[in-house]
Amino acid sequence: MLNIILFGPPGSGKGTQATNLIEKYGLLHISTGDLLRQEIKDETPLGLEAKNFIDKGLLVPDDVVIGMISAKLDSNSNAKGVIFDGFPRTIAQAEALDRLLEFKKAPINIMLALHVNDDALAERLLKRGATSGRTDDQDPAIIRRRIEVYKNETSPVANYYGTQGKLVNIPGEGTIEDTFALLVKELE
Ligand code: B4P
Repeated sequence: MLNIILFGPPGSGKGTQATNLIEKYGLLHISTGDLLRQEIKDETPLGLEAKNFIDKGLLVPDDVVIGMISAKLDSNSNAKGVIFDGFPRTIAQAEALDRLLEFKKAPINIMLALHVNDDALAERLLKRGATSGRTDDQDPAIIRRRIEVYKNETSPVANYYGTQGKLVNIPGEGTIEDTFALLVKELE
């Protein structure tokens, strides 16, 4: 099994590159952002709770997200590997993921961490917000908060996998094609 974490701040290209990578490598794509947005669309209790956090630019509570990941892994036990996109975003989520994967004897192989400067992140997200209808991408203050939350709560997760020797840093300011080529080079 090949288990990859695609990591980086909001707007760094995680979702964009995950879509390209699953096509090339035939892996299962698990995006907590997509799963949460589907719950919101379906107006489930989980979705209603999550919306409160997402609209404010905050992280959804760990237990909610970990439960979703666990269910998704259980229902795809034959996958030949997984790209985790937008998860884990806290140390508690990383520890829970390691425990879930230890049980399956299929640990994380690599964390690919995308790096993009704050101004470019905000520009990309506002551009997406203009057409996608995503409310969390439309307000510059909410976007700034998401980037702050990333720095304070999420960036330590890179160090967590760094100490396991699994962290690879990838520059993500080039075009989508440039960044994809760098990711593929690293995986091969
Ligand atoms: P996510 O859905 O994970 O959203 P994201 O970080 O904004 O997106 P991503 O990084 O994938 O977007 P991409 O750059 O590909 O999370 C949304 C919210 O859900 C979070 O704020 C949080 O509240 C909640 N949540 C999700 N997971 C959670 C968890 N584990 N724990 C707690 N809460 C959680 O795309 C952005 C734009 O940039 C696109 O328009 C794209 O076309 C463009 N782009 C990408 N690469 C580009 C490039 N190289 N050049 C130019 N534009 C580019």
